[in-house]
Amino acid sequence: EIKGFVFDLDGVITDTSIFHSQAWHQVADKVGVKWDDSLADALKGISRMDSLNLILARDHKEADFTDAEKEALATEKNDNYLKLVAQMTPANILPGIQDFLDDLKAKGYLLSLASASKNSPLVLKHLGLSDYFTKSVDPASLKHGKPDPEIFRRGAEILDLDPAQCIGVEDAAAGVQSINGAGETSVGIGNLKVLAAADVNFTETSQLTLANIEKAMA
Ligand code: B16
Ligand code: MG
Repeated sequence: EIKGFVFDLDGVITDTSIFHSQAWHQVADKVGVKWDDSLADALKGISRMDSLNLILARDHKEADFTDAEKEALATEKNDNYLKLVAQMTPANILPGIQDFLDDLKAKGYLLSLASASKNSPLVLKHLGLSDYFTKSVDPASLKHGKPDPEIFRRGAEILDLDPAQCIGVEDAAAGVQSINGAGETSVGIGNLKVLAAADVNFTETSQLTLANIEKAMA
């Protein structure tokens, strides 16, 4: 029996990926790596430093920077990102999500957050959703990022639930892989081809309702 939901943040609750992309794009320009949409997509769900390494690897530039220089570039990206996050409001909550969260809360489901973002508490605050997610996995405490199952396994653990009692919600392929590996039921939001590994698929957040999930799982 399902008792809890473990949520990804970016791409599920709100679309910060456009802000992450903008912030990384500036860094890519600075280091001379050509930016394109496939690069932007590849960064979804990936941690800050892994993202930087992926960008540099695009042009075989990994070895051109010292660790200290990489730290500085990652900090620069985050400063760019924080300027964009500062403008976020509850209007940035994706369609249907507020109703879905209210319904889950009213029906007594437990909620936790499994976001790779160190900025997720700040983003939740801007969205007015801090009270919904009093339980969050601290990404800084993880040994492995998505697609490793660790983050979603911990998302169930902090709710005192077995993974089998949880549904994980994700928009990234790496995230769906993490949910499946943790032994939770996976709900993928977005491109059906990219998220083919998910147990249940929806193309839009507005389709995310308990009734639709129950129908898809039946
Ligand atoms: P930060 P999620 C992920 O969040 C983003 O999808 C990814 O693009 C970002 O690099 C990562 O968080 C780290 O974010 O730099 O804020 O710590 O999708 O796992 O909620
Ligand atoms: Mg995401």
